Amino acid sequence: MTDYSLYLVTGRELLPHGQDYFNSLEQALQGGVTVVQIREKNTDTGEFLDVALRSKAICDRYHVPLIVNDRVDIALAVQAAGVHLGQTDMPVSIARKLLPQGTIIGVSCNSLQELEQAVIDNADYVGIGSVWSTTTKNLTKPVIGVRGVGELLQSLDGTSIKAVAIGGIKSSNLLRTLHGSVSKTNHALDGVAVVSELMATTRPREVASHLRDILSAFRSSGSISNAMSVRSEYSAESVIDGVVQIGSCVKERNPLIHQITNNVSIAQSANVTIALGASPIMATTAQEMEDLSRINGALLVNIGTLVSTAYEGMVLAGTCANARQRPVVFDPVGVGASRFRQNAVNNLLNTWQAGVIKGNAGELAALAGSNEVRSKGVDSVGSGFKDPVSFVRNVARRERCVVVMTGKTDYISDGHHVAVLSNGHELLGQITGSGCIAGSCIASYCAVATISEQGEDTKGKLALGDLFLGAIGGILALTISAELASMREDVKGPGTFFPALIDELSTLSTRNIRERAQIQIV
Ligand code: 3NM
Ligand code: MG
Repeated sequence: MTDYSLYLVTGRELLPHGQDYFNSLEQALQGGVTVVQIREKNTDTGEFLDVALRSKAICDRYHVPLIVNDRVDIALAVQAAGVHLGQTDMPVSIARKLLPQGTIIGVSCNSLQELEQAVIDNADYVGIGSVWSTTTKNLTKPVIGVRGVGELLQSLDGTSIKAVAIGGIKSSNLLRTLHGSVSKTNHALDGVAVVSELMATTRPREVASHLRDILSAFRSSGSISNAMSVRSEYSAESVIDGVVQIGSCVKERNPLIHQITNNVSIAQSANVTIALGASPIMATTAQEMEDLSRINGALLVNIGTLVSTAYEGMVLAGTCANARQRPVVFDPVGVGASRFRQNAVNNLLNTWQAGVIKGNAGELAALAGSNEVRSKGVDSVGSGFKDPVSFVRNVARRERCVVVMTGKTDYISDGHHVAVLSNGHELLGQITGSGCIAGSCIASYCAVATISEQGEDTKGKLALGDLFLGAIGGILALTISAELASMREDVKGPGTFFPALIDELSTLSTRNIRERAQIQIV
């Protein structure tokens, strides 16, 4: 069985000045590359043959299969393990006839149609790309994005055809590439193909081994952002126990919550975070994201008043948070309101992996491309989804994360379970930024729901990566505090409600949560 997990495609033209190709290849193999494709786009046959022969000898020493790009004759001449064919190369059926039985045949695919043809041709594997933009190849077809790769993978269900993603894959986006490239049916990638990051370096061994580490971390952790592999059984009771535990943990540990949010609700969000016992930092500048990710408990990204400088920060902050396995809570405020927001949301979700996505019905409909619910500005209009439970579950599956749909009733799903919460008060709808502060509450709870990852003491015994509980906890803290605030005599309307809400959030007790939580798990 061929191991496609870390697939090196060569590109001698990318080598740094003075770097020897054969040395680079050997180092990449030492670092853990599992399959090699030699790709020579502008080389005469004689030289190609020579490079292929010497590459084959090196790969043989590491027991790694060698695949030849385009050239069936070269593959035959060097007894390569396989050939890789583009859409304009020799058809698979003819290459099959020419090559010895058992030769691997891979095909480049960019669309559903090309993939379906590869299935008909019974290719051994497909290279799906380009996932990200790249300058290594002159792209003539659209960039697919990780979510696009996920959709294509579904047509490989029931076949034994393997799939690798290619195009712009680097250690910085590998985790998102792996998490995001999964179909609704849970069909995942068998590997990733990398050219420039492994070729345009003087340290291919280190780069390969870093890529390997990310691949293993993804496999072994089921990681924080991978909601689909988290704990399998929940009941209303166990969820409330978990939420109460997380709530006390927030107060004990005082996690730092980095929030890139909008300038309407920034002060409310910071105050709410403090009231829960966490520490807000509202930094937006790209240059400080790496540093902040080192000390961060969780990241909240809210696009409420998106400006381009903050956008850069969002891209970087999420990437750093993924690399450090800190949860990212994403609030795509008003995503349906403009094309600009829609593009920004798509780009962000194709760049890093969110752990939780939170929105109202209109926002989630826009995000999922459903026209069942519409939005006006940042608010949704109409009566909501006919089947909100299935809707949130499907969005959670598609986005590979926990999804929170807020409204009179809140729906929260990890892709399997759906929690239906009916706490809250109408005064929450009469102040600005109630959705945004819900994001702050979720991020505060999620920060400790994943903290055992960092090797800190696990006194709370919280499940690693339990962002489902974190999201439920954040919503319950806010909605129950809202109920308590509304019952106070000094609260006369929305103006007096907000300070009372802060008071109630800061004194919210375990008993309040246990007595008032109205939760159903379906
Ligand atoms: N094929 P890098 S993209 C060789 O989309 C190749 O089929 C692609 O290089 C496709 O890892 C690509 O440097 C180049 O971005 C990938
Ligand atoms: Mg080709």
